[in-house]
Amino acid sequence: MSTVNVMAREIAAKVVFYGPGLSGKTTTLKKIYDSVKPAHRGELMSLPTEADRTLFFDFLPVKVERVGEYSVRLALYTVPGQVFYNATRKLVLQGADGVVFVADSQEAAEDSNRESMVNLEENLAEQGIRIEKFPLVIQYNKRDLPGATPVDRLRTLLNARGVPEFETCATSGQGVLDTLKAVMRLVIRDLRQKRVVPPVRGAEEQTPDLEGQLRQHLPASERAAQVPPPPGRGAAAAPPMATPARGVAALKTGPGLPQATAPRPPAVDEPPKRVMGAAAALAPGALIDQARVADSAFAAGDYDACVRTCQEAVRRALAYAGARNDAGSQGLLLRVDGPDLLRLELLSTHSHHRIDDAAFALYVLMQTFIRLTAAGLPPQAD
Ligand SMILES: Nc1nc2c(ncn2[C@@H]2O[C@H](COP(=O)(O)OP(=O)(O)OP(=O)(O)O)[C@@H](O)[C@H]2O)c(=O)[nH]1
Ligand SMILES: [Mg+2]
Repeated sequence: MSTVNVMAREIAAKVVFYGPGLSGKTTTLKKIYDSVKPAHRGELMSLPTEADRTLFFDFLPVKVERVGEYSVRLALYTVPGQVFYNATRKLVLQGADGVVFVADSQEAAEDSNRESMVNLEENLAEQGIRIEKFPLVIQYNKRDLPGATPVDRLRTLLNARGVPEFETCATSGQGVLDTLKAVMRLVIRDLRQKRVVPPVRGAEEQTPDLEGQLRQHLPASERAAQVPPPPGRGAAAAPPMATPARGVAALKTGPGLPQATAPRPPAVDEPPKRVMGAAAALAPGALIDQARVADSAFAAGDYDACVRTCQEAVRRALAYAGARNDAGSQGLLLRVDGPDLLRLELLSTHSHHRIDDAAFALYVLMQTFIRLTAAGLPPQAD
């Protein structure tokens, strides 16, 4: 579902974290959220059940300013790993440009790892994608647990194709940014091979300082509290991250940070930071307020209002593809998935929406925003 806006020199790509239940997908996304500078990411949207299992998806937008001549917006999603959520997994996987497979290193998870990899292969195949040709990276997670299955064994079980692999501990953050960078590189290389993104002039693509761009600096006291990386291949991975202090002021005043700009005025002068929900983070300016209403309704548990607002916002967003066209043509022009639009409209036929109805509505709204941005709509003046 990658989209490239050549004029704005911007690539938007979708990366999905896949894997068996409880392997650490949501924890990985949370850790990316904590590790990446606030300027480079939006808010994390998580849709868990009471038992903290992912019900629909988690979502985090991340932006990298310079990758060659382009900036890259990544829409990171997790799927629910529990076996019976396969319909949701298929939906979230739709249009993915790359996948991070999060394997659970515990011995007891051997079968579920393998089954989940087969399930990924099948679900990709349904979309006409051969896994061998697809940007895929494997995270061997929970390396910190005693008795973790040796990596050689996991490799034999899951990585016969020899895709890039990383040892991670999502709870400490070790290795998660390396995995993210690796999948991003594979996605961009794939887009260049497919000529979706023009090939670079000159021999090799310049590797940007992704680390410097993305990583959130932590105060020294927090750095000292980090767990040392385990020996082996993971030693080359990113150092583990402790949970950083939230907010721009805390970030900029951490000790030992380079002062690139003049000292900031005291926090009291700063306007209160409005929290960006998942839809608002992707919304064009003219639709941001409506997106916020949808985000807030979801957060407040008002799923009827969330569905209604998403339906209205999707209609308004589609109208940018020609107000005189009908919704079907608008969807086609923007390449928004037709069955998803139909299903969203059909939600009007019942009242008392459930959390997964609202999550689906938000998902379609977010996809529509991504497609709009790719088409360079609405025009700048809007
Ligand atoms: N020790 C250890 N525990 C981890 C690690 N990563 C995740 N966990 C724990 O594993 C449990 C499940 O993690 P989640 O991130 O919710 O798993 P998930 O893959 O999103 O699970 P589903 O949403 O059900 O598919 C939580 O208790 C996490 O704290 C890790 O690297 N090491
Ligand atoms: Mg989860």
